[in-house]
Amino acid sequence: MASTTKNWVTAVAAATWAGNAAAGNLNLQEPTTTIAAQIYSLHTYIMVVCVVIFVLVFGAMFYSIFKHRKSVGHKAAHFHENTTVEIIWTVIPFLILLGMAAPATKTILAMKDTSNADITIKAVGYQWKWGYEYVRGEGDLAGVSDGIQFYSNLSTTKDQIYDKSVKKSENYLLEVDNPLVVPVGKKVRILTTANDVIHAFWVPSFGVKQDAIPGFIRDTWFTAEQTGEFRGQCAELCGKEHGFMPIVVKVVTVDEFKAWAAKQAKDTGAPAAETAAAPAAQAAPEKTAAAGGAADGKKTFEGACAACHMTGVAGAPKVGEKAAWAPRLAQGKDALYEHAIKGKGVMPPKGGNAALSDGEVKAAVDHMVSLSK
Ligand code: HEC
Ligand SMILES: [Cu+2]
Repeated sequence: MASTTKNWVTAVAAATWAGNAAAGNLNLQEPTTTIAAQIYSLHTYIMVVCVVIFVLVFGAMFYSIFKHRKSVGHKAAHFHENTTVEIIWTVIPFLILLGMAAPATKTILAMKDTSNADITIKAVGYQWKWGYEYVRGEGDLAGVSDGIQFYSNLSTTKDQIYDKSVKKSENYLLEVDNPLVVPVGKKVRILTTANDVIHAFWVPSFGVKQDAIPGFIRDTWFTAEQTGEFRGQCAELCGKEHGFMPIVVKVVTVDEFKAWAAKQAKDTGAPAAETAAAPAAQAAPEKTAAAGGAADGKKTFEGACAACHMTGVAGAPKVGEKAAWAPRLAQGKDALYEHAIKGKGVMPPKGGNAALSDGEVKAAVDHMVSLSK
């Protein structure tokens, strides 16, 4: 049963996200955690209160205007200062506000309580992707995934985005190469921060939304109650590819999680729990790229350099244009690497993607050179 509900929920969520939901589906996404369910009912409750007030106030207003209009001979009453009325219109709104503040405060306090987490993950916003790092922390799962780190990039292909004739995938713009993997039924603390501008970590069906601010650490938490894939997005306008940095959380059983963590640690050479400590923070997700074989120059080029170098905007040498490249190639590869990494004239350092490693930029240069010789 749980799995049918889950499939149904995931299907509805995906459909809503893709924007093809049946007309009328205007509500919040179906909650899949207790806290999200609390937020959902709070939202409904406050909505009802507002609708009731709306109907009463406008009802009284329209009734008075209509019944006591001048054309049927009504005369306005003239009076000042009526203590009874003043007390009533102070006390009633006060009680209404109390009735809304009490449950809201309870939910907000629960949302902010990140203590006693079983696992802690740092989510770093980049223009335009997320980097995840499983950090050392207390809790049940301490040590299991410490030090694992990777980037999570949009996996929808560029032609689906720019070419109208290409069919869009089911989770168009809501799919990534490396999802965030977490165990079911465990409290996950997320620490958010950002590398460049403000981003926001948002997974609606978990009731989680937290700004990721450069230079600050903010935290939030969730306990996934069912396995499956849950989707969210960056929720802070962060630049031209703001819509292209989705979040996918893959919830698996605790055993699957342990197996995944062990495999990741092996594949990426993530330091074991004892030695993770400080260097992990700086070594950052680059490691994954390096460990996944040679950096993929074509991919980096398409993601970070093609915007200028495919079209040749603002004097950027166009790839494939031999005349533009010949004098540059004559400088030698090291000069090209250096200019690509440090910038030159209008060419921004690393094409404006500070998150790229030197190796990735060099691989992109190699790719450009191989096309332009
Ligand atoms: C914002 C546009 C822009 C982006 C993005 C961009 N470039 Fe450039 N690039 C330029 C411009 C403009 C020049 C010409 C600079 C000059 O000669 O003064 C240039 C020049 C270069 C050169 C030649 C340098 C030389 O010594 O003559 C290389 C190599 C290069 N870019 C690599 C890259 C790589 C790799 C990326 C992606 C990581 C990238 N560029 C992204 C605009 C861009
Ligand atoms: Cu963002």
